[in-house]
Amino acid sequence: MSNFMFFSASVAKMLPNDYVGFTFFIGSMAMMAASAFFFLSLSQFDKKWRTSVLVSGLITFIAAVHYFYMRDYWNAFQESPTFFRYVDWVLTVPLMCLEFYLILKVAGAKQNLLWKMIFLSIIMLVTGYFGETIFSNQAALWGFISGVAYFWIVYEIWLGEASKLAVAAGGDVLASHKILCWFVLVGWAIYPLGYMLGTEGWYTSFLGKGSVDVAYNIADAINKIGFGLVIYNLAVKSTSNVKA
Ligand SMILES: *C/C=C(C)/C=C/C=C(C)/C=C/C1=C(C)CCCC1(C)C
Repeated sequence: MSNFMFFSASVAKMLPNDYVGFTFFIGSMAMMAASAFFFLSLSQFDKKWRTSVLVSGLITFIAAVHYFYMRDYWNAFQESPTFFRYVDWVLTVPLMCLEFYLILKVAGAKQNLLWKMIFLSIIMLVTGYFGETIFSNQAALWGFISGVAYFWIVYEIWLGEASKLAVAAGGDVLASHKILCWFVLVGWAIYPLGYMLGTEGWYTSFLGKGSVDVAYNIADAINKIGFGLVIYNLAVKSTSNVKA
């Protein structure tokens, strides 16, 4: 009897210089850990803050599920999982808009503010998806339209209705709102940069080409987990009997 051994590799070997694969790996773990952290902390907060912290956990949990899939997809095909990337965003970015609304409710935020922000975020993402996929020969144009929606959101939270509500709320809500505003202005700006590294446009001549996925993975970790921690921190400060 011969001693043949049959290996059927169900897992692809990840090379040490595969930064995309590596950041997908770290990303899925970080999103999962963050979700456990937010979910398990829930019971210590006052009722009115639980929804906000629950949404933080849902954002990282939805991302975790997508990251597990995207990590495997990348390992199998060495190709960007663009479609599921955008499915993830279309679910999680509106939930981030919801976070703004939830913390501003104390100052009387109306639902139309929430719907306006969700609408703008969907426009931003759908046009970005067009530019990366079906209309990639006009990526700069679609990226520009997406950018307009993005800056509209930035305007809304920094100077528009949302900012006025934050000032009216004052205290810890105002402070947290300000930090979230910085996340949107600086943390979210990594996405258009990633987009420009991955598509052809006037910017390609000086930016060159790079890995879209590494940029998106780093941005997701910063923004989704960071956002959640700001909300968590606000809930800790606003709940009388919790020690941070
Ligand atoms: C958790 C996921 C988040 C916070 C995703 C945010 C995505 C963006 C802010 C994407 C913005 C884009 C532009 C402003 C222009 C180019 C196309 C996009 C969609 C990458």
